[in-house]
Formats: sequence, structure tokens, C-alpha cells
Amino acid sequence: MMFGSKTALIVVDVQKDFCPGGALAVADGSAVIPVINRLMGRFEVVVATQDWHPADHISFASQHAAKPFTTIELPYGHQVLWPDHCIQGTTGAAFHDELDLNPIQAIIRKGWGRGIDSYSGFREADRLTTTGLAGYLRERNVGSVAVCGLATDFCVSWTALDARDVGFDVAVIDEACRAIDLEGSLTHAWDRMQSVGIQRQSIADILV
Ligand code: VGL
Ligand code: ZN
Repeated sequence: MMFGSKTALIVVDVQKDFCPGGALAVADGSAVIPVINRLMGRFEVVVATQDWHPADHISFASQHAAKPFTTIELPYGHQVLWPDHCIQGTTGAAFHDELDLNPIQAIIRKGWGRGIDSYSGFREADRLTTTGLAGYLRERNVGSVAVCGLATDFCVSWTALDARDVGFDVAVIDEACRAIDLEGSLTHAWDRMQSVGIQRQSIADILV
């Protein structure tokens, strides 16, 4: 199928658990919300991702008697172990109250299978199982995407890299993201994104 002419905004994981007070709070995470609320009105297509784990999810340190932020090897690869977060149906998994949900046209939940994580909104951590987001965007005539949300160095960058990998033009909107930054992960994420031609975009370029 030909890639289309529309640009989509992908709003990644703006959920209570990733904001101050949440189980896996990203420093200054809620600062992205007023910016994203303004950005959404500038795009024809707006989708959001929602991290959505069962209570016994394999990415949780509690399932391995391990400390959060350590890593293990799983059949699909390297896995950072996280504090329990974004458990299906809990308050922490809900979108932040200040995020305007009305402009969001589709929501992709990810990480819902017990045995596999999914930072990317396009593809699970085995790098094979797709979520359907690429097909959705193609059917809606999208050719390029702008990515924003939480966290820059995990779900935002993995989503942006996969978007590029399946052939979209991709920008990441810097001021509309915040990072976890574990051991240089933020610098590494920007290096990887820039090496595959992902644009680092400023809100000033969009909100003129
Ligand atoms: C995320 C760690 C675990 C994210 C999700 O949204 O960046 N990070 N699950
Ligand atoms: Zn998660």
C-alpha cells in the first residue's frame, strides 16, 4: 500500500504511573501534558498508546524477587525490571486527568500479555508481534508521524524507531517528552534515533 500524505501525532503513555506520584514516575513527567493538549489540535490523525500490564507481568521486578531497575535475560532478549506499574484497570494505568482525551481517535494498548513487554506502540519486545498500529495508520493515509510523551528513552524512542523501520517519516517533539534516563539511556536513545534519520523537532516548529 502507498504511504499517504497525512501526519499523525502519537501520544505515548501519558498515564498516572509515569507522572509525579506514580509507581514509575518520570521526573517532571506531567509537564508534557499542557504542551500535548495544544499539539493535538494541529494534527489530522491523533492516536495514543497506553501501557497495560497484567498484575503478574514479566517486566515487574516483583515477579523475579529482584530489585527494580536491574536487568535480566528473557527468551526475547534483555529486559529492564521495573516497579509494578500500569496494571490493567488500576488508577495508575489511567491517562493523566489533565490530558485532553477528546482529540484521541484511537488507543493502542501494549504490554498486555503476561510473558512479553512492549515499549513500542508498533511491535512487542520479540520484535515480531505487531500491534496493528502500522496498519491503522496506513489505512488512514498517514505518511509521517510525530511522537511525544513518556518516556523519551523507552517507549517514545522504541515507538519512533519502529515507525521509521516500517517506513514512516518520523519526528520526535523534544519539549513534549520527558525521560527516565537510566545509565545514559537518554543520550543513547537520541543517538540511535538520529542515526536512522528521525528528526528532533521543537514545538515552536509546530505551534507557530
Ligand atoms: C515505559 C518502562 C516500562 C515507558 C513503560 O512508557 O517508557 N517504561 N514500561
Ligand atoms: Zn511498562
